[in-house]
Amino acid sequence: MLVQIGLLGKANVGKSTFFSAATETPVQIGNFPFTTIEPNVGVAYIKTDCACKHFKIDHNLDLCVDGTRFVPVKLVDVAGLVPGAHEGKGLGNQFLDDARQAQILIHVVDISGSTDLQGQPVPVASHDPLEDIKFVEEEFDLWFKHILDREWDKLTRELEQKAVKAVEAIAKRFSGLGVTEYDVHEVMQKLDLMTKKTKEWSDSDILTFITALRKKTKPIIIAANKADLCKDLDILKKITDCKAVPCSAETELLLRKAAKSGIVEYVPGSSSFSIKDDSDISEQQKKALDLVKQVFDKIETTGIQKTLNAAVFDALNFITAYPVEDETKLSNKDGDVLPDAKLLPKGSTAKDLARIVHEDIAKGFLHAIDCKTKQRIGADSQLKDGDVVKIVSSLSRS
Ligand SMILES: Nc1nc2c(ncn2[C@@H]2O[C@H](COP(=O)(O)OP(=O)(O)OP(=O)(O)O)[C@@H](O)[C@H]2O)c(=O)[nH]1
Ligand SMILES: [Mg+2]
Repeated sequence: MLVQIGLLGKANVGKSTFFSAATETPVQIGNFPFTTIEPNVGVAYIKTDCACKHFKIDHNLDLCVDGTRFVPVKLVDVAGLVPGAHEGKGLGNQFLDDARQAQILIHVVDISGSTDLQGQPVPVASHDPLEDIKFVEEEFDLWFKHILDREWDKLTRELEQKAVKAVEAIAKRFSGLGVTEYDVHEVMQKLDLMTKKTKEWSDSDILTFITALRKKTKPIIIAANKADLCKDLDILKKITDCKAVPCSAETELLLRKAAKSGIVEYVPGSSSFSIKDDSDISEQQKKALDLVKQVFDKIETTGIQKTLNAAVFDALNFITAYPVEDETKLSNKDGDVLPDAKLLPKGSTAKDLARIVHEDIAKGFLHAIDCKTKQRIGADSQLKDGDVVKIVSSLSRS
């Protein structure tokens, strides 16, 4: 299963442009609200150093370009959000339902302030993007709260009549969102709610609990999009609650298209591109590429790759590990060298990696081999970023 990233935000901010650029999938893009109604689902890539660098080996793999490894993640682009969505305004809760499975959310914000709260175009800098950040987070929290509110009386009765624990009863209500008992326990403990009976929780207890639970289980990072239109980026200094990356999704889309049609050479995430043959391009294309250079001067990279990487490595705190079947050749059975890179939470063990490879391999787990040190490691041994691991199991994948 791939790590799932959801794109969230008000209408007309560039979510689909971000999606299309990152996944190289053509989708509907338009300068009006609610261009997207049905969610778009595709594969994007996180960029990291490949383990081949450590071993100083060459391997022929599409996902490794000169030692830079591209690791697939699932990206979901959904309908825009308007204030009051949790009560059914705009397209209502549809977006939120589509974001259920996401482990992390990228909030795409029009940092240039050229769209109002409803997503209608307005002059640059005439709308305050900080308002969007506030309302989108509030909508998200209210949606979480709504899930609990509608079950609260039932939950309180259940706790009085049966021998269930509050942690268990609450986690059950959020299981569809990937929230675990461990998450609920941690948040309740932090807020000193473990000993307070749920029927005594005040409205503010519930809201504080919900906000903390949402932050823990659906972290958000900000793609400060349309940065190409901004006079300066001082506004980014005012975003202190979470990480914000200046972006120009439109520039990334243009570059990906130009690279695909052979006009330029461009590796996603880099701060430059090169034109393959100057004589081959039209005046119009030259002008467009000059504008791209101006964007690079302003924000260094288009920000798309940086945002995806920050989501996985900074906000989720994931690492990369490479399972192999042959610890000498570092290959699978077919001889492909370092064929697979897996993303998993920091602190994951050799057995966790086995579980990601296949449930049966984990069931029959005997030991593992750290291919960098050639040492035998146990099931509970914590992996480090870039580890290459052979798992020895009494069972093979069925
Ligand atoms: N200047 C500039 N315009 C952009 C950028 N990204 C997207 N746009 C434009 O913003 C408009 C909206 O883009 P979409 O990708 O359709 O926005 P969306 O958030 O998916 O919109 P909905 O699906 O309606 O919610 C289009 O006209 C895009 O060309 C950017 O980085 N810079
Ligand atoms: Mg869209």
